[in-house]
Amino acid sequence: VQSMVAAMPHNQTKAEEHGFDNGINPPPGHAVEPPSRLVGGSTLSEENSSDKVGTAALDGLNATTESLDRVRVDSTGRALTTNQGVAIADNQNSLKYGVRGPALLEDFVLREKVTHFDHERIPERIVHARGSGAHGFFECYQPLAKYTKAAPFRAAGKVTPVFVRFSTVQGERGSKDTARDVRGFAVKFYTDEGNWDLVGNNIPVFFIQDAMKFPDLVHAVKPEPHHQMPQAASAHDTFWDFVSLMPESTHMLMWVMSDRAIPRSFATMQGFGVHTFRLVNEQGESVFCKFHWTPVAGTHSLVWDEAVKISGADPDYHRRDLWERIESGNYPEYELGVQIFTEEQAEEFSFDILDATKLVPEELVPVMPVGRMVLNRNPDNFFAETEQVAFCTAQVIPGIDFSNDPLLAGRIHSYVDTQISRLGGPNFHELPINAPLVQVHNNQRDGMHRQAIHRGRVNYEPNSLGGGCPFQAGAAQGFVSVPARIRADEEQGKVRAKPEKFADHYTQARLFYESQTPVEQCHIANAFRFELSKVAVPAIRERMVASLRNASEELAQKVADGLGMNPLPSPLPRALPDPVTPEVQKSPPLSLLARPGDGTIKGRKVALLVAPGVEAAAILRVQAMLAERGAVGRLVGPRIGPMPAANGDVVDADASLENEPGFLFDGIVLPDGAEAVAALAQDGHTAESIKDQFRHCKPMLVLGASRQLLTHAGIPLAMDKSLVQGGTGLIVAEPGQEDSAIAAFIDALAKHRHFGREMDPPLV
Ligand code: HDD
Repeated sequence: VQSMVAAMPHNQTKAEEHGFDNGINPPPGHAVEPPSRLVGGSTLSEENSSDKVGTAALDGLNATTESLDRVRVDSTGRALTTNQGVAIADNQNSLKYGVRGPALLEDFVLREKVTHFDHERIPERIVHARGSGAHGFFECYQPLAKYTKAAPFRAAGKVTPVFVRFSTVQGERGSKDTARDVRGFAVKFYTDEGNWDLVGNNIPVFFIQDAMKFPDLVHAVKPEPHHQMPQAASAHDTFWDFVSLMPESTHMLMWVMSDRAIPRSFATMQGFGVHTFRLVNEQGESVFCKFHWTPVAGTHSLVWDEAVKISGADPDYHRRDLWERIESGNYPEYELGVQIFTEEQAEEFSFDILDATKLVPEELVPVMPVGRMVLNRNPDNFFAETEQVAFCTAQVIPGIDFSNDPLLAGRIHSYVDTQISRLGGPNFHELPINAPLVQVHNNQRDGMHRQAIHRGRVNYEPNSLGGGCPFQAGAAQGFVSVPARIRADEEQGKVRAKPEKFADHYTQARLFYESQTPVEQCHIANAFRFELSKVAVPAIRERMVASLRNASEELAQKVADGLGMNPLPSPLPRALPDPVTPEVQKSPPLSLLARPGDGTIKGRKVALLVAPGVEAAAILRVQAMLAERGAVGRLVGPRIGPMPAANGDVVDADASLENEPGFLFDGIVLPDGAEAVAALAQDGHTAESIKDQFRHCKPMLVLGASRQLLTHAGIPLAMDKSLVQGGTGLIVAEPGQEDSAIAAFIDALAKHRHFGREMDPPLV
């Protein structure tokens, strides 16, 4: 054998470059464990997941784990093979005639590898291309039998596995997470009676009332067709041209210009089914229903300047946050609530419940909590799960039904249709992530990529050769549409028209604006100012302000001031001349600040600045106290790596101000130690980080000598004093009072933002 090896061309096996005993590569089967920077992240989620470091999946609560087991691949201790399972001897060299000779066509190993690679991409989603997914479960609080027979709501404590995908709408698959945009909130319930997809958004209303306008809306908001700009942004002419000509968009625009469109985390935003659905009970009785997801962590958002900066430093900000929350055991959790109302009630409302640009105020119909959803497992493979998951609004189960919302009707068609081209054929339901946990039996056959092997010769119904199987389930078990009466006024017949109340475009836009706190109102005005200032054609800006005048004179004036528009244009003519008298004038739950959450700091990230000569004890104490509460404190230095502390110990910075700028953190701690403070003062990144924290109204803890860093960053001390006293989250520790200062900082972190400090334009 030895002589044969010697006779081979020099690098036949590339042992020198790829050898396992050269001290660089680990031997086969020995993975390098990634270091865990996450609190609580120490155990492997699943045995075969080499780069997941989070807590283990929970038995019984991750039913999708088992169903996906059959397709999971674990290459630990295995040799490379072709797709036909033939072991590959050499994965470095193509087959050639002599080492310097031509490559040979017969090289099936090379050709298979490159051919597969050539086809690795699939078309991205037409909208919602950028997204992140997670597995989890839904748990029912109480049986909801009075209203619905839907499987997930049958019994208290009943658990249904789910897969969730959050997304932005406008940007492409690789675009930034922190765009100003609507967020998709799509939930696939793998129920014991088939899959139910609740494909919602983080905003309860929509831009348009009829699916007929969806392609126009999407064309208008997407990058403009001639130059393909802008990416992941709505601040451009075609979008504002369209929406300013579609007054029905006004309500949605209020939401999209609010901080809802720049969430801090997927774990801190609400979700909504948007349309009116129906719940149906065993007796076939039905009620109308609106679905609401409310995050246990509260609703928290970014501020615009911060979102813009984050998009440069970490375009994966939300994806990373979701991944890290799950890996560290701070599972995102949401309560599902339903608003239930009857057809008779709906008829009395001042708005039409079939109009997706309207919401049902909670004062009119309260939200009843029915269960909770916990996201506790990251996908094993992004493509196989998050990219290939196919949500379809048509996928409902017995107990859930549609209303006649014309936007929903279009969606029931569109999603199945789009998957056929995106996923390459009609069998996308067989992809592991899409397959229901229950068995599928029908006479649909063949098509691209068919996986099921149907046995026997019967592929039709009725049949006697197969004993009549698969047979119709009948009304008792099967899905039966609600035999809803359509009050289609006989004399109307087939029409292309809208119900009358659809013509009221402004009442709820006003309701939303009036229900916001002054800070939120200011952010809405600023967002309109920003977006419209990017619009090049003055007539479009004017038309939009003219439309806003119908919703709120105050807002229109603020926006006009911001655009240097004087005088105001006349209000746009209204489709419905007589204003509607709404049931409620103000709905406090529409404010983000109305849902501060559970008051914890779980999942938050704090920068603990360090430099050589740092007084380590207090910093490490803050880090430990944060960890106890489920937050992550990262040691951030001018450079990464170990450095001497003032007491002779060594502290190890695992991030630098260069690779993790301050605005990526929810809070910042400035250390004590004269030498360290002097070093930090020498680095311009420090002052930038402090300014950003100040400007973005996030908590700061200032220990000992680092007080001077504030002055250095241009935060006047006189101001800082008033701000400290004003409880605005800027905490300067007095000597000997460090413990109470740390406690105050943690408290400030739980409050998230301290808008008392906000100024427009920013002073710092
Ligand atoms: Fe849609 C994707 C949400 C109106 C057509 N939509 C998509 C996704 C979400 C929504 C969350 C991403 C799902 C995922 O993560 O894979 N869409 C909404 C909401 C709407 C809405 C809440 C209004 C209430 N959509 C809407 C209309 C149409 C579509 C009116 C067409 C008539 N939506 C699509 C689509 C997409 C989609 C083209 C693109 C990729 C996909 O479906 O799977 O079919």
